Amino acid sequence: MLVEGKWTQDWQPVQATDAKGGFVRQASSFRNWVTPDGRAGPTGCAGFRAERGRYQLYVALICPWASRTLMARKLKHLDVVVGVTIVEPELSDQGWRFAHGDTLTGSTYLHELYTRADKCFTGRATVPVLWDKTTGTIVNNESADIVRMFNTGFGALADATVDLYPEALRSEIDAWNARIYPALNNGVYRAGFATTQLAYEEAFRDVFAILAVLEAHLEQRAFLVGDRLTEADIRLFVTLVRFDVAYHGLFKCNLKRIIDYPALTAYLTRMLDVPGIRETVSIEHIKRGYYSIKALNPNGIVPLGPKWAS
Ligand SMILES: N[C@@H](CCC(=O)N[C@@H](CS)C(=O)NCC(=O)O)C(=O)O
Repeated sequence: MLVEGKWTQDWQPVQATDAKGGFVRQASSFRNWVTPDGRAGPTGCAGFRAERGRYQLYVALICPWASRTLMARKLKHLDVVVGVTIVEPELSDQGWRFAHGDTLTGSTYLHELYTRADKCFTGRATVPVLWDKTTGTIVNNESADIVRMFNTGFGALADATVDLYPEALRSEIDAWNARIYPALNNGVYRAGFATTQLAYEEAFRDVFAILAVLEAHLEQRAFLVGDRLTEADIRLFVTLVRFDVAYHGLFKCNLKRIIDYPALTAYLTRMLDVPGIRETVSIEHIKRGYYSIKALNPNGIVPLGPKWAS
């Protein structure tokens, strides 16, 4: 991580833990918003007007949070408006790395973007990052914000016929988000990075309890909320698509696989068939990336299965 703008070599993806050995995710630190006229958004400063070609999204294809933003960008048809840079899947000893350097900023590692934005930055250099080429700074590094920004912040530059957070469905979407994030999206990480048996078992139970709820819910419906794809589906999908490939083995979430749940499997296939979504998923990056986490897999051996992903 960076400490007052300097890279510290003790980099480990195993993050802070609480008193019970539970995994604690770092809060995001750049929270500005792109808006149609450049006015300030719900948090942060003004000055980030929606413009074609002005912003670049930095992602890792292994990362579920970054993948949310990639999905929103595709679904809102922002591909020609916001460029994308993909980091290498394996974690280097200086965090995320660009395979051939980043031509836009002249960086080798993602952490250099953080120090360009704030030369005294302290914290982890996480993806996603929404970068402003005009001012050479980070607009925002919180995927939940970036998904909302792509939904409404780009005004007429985005596809207005797609609404990932419709007014009428907001409370239902918020309610699912509030359940799915701790129990599932972050639940698998809490299981995988737990440092005590108790913390692991708590997380494990949360994961399979919410999967049972979701299986029952999706038996009768195509999408989580209403009759269309919303932000809640994006958040669920990114974890489901990684589950059998990475979380079942590496994160010890091995009570069942997604393929053992008929409704969740049908849902996953339905989501993958939505135009634009499949191209945001790289099973190869997911496998190589997760299994390169040395703290969990010291020899870096990448499993060959499951059958559908080999
Ligand atoms: N709050 C962030 C979390 C992002 C996050 O945790 N990204 C991970 C990859 S999945 C990361 O970049 N980790 C690098 C590190 O912790 O040093 C978001 O949702 O945007």
